[in-house]
Amino acid sequence: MKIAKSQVIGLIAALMSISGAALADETTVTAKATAFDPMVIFIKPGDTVKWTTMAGHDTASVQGMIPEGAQPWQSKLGEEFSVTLDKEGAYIYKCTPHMGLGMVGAIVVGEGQPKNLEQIHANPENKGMVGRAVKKLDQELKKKSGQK
Ligand SMILES: [Cu+2]
Repeated sequence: MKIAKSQVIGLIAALMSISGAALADETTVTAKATAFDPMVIFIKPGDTVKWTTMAGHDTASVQGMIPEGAQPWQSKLGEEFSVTLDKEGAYIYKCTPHMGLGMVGAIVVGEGQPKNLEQIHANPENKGMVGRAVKKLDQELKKKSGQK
């Protein structure tokens, strides 16, 4: 069987576009009792975060604790939710009904130290259960940089 060169090139182009799409990942965070699991996640720019088993929960970005220019989010209570994050940096989010019980999580987009980490530390909301999540974020960042 003879295959035209143009057909081969077309096939390669098709395969490359498939692998390109596969580069954007989806990471799932599960709401368990009154916690997000995992509490801290690391993703690439353009990846999607999906929250599941959200009965009785929501997810909302904490004001001033997401990178500059990033879009804040607020999901509907009890519903699964997805957000695609393009801006590099750290994002702190909470479950509105259970924030006081420590239901706060963090997302890091991109490699290295998040550019807005200082801003997060300096934020007046960096206390209580939000402060606990920020500490956990610091620990996970330290762990990650130690692995390299
Ligand atoms: Cu909750």
